[in-house]
Amino acid sequence: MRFLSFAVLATFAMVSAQKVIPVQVGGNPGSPGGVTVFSPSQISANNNDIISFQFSGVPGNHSVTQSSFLNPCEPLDKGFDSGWVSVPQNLSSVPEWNVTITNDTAPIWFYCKQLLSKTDPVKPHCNLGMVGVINIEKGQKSFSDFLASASAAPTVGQAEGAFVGVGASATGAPSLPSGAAYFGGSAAAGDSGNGATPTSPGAPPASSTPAGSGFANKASSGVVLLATLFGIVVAM
Ligand SMILES: *[C@@H]1O[C@H](CO)[C@@H](O)[C@H](O)[C@H]1NC(C)=O
Ligand SMILES: *[C@@H]1O[C@H](CO)[C@@H](O)[C@H](O)[C@H]1NC(C)=O
Ligand SMILES: *[C@@H]1O[C@H](CO)[C@@H](O)[C@H](O)[C@H]1NC(C)=O
Ligand SMILES: *[C@@H]1O[C@H](CO)[C@@H](O)[C@H](O)[C@H]1NC(C)=O
Ligand SMILES: [Cu+2]
Repeated sequence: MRFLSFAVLATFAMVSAQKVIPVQVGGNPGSPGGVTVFSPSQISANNNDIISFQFSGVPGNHSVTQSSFLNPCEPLDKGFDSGWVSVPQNLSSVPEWNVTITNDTAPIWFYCKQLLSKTDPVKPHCNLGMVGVINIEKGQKSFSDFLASASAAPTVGQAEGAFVGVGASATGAPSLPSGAAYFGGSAAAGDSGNGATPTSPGAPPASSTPAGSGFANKASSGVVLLATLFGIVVAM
């Protein structure tokens, strides 16, 4: 009995340590920052935390694509990529893409790949400032420098990435309520998915295990093991 309570308590402690951090992808016309934003654009997260990207800017057609500080508007080699999610008005629920942090020791930069905009002249979203970063405090770079180099980027990379990225990974494509449309991304990429096999949302990554994920898994089993030992000692 006591053993059970300790195991259950420890499990709760473990689960509550995982944060779910919502980030809005795209603003609504007229909202502060306009349409071409991630909000918030700077996020702090620990291993195993979930960044829950909400494609709630309507109407919108955006992606969440990993890049780098040096090339803010180009896909990072082996980086994550949601694919484009097009969201009309009046959707019953919001498309959502969960990305789990697997390595929180370095900043994770990202942008939106969309080239189409309502600006005149038409400008890619990345040039309009649709960029973001996770754990910027783990590096020495400033967000304003990142933004400046994004707005000046001569090209905006369109290559398809995978759901598994560097330091953060999703297990599948964004959820798509009826009415939302999906363009590209790993699911449609075929040969360019960096070896990641798309799986349904919620399923564990199929083939490629993200580099950092072993840590979180080991840490979790460590807690359970400790709780088990502790429980046994108390039970005696
Ligand atoms: C969404 O963006 C993608 C990529 O630019 C494009 O192929 C697609 O036609 C767009 N969909 C809509 C509904 O605008
Ligand atoms: C959204 O719903 C409102 C009210 O039902 C309607 O007037 C409007 O035309 C709809 N917009 C779109 C884009 O379907
Ligand atoms: C994202 O993660 C949250 C928290 O675990 C969960 O409630 C939600 O259903 C997930 N969404 C998707 C699309 O998997
Ligand atoms: C995490 O990222 C850092 C910085 O990029 C890297 O040096 C380290 O090897 C990574 N750790 C794992 C477990 O992949
Ligand atoms: Cu965008």
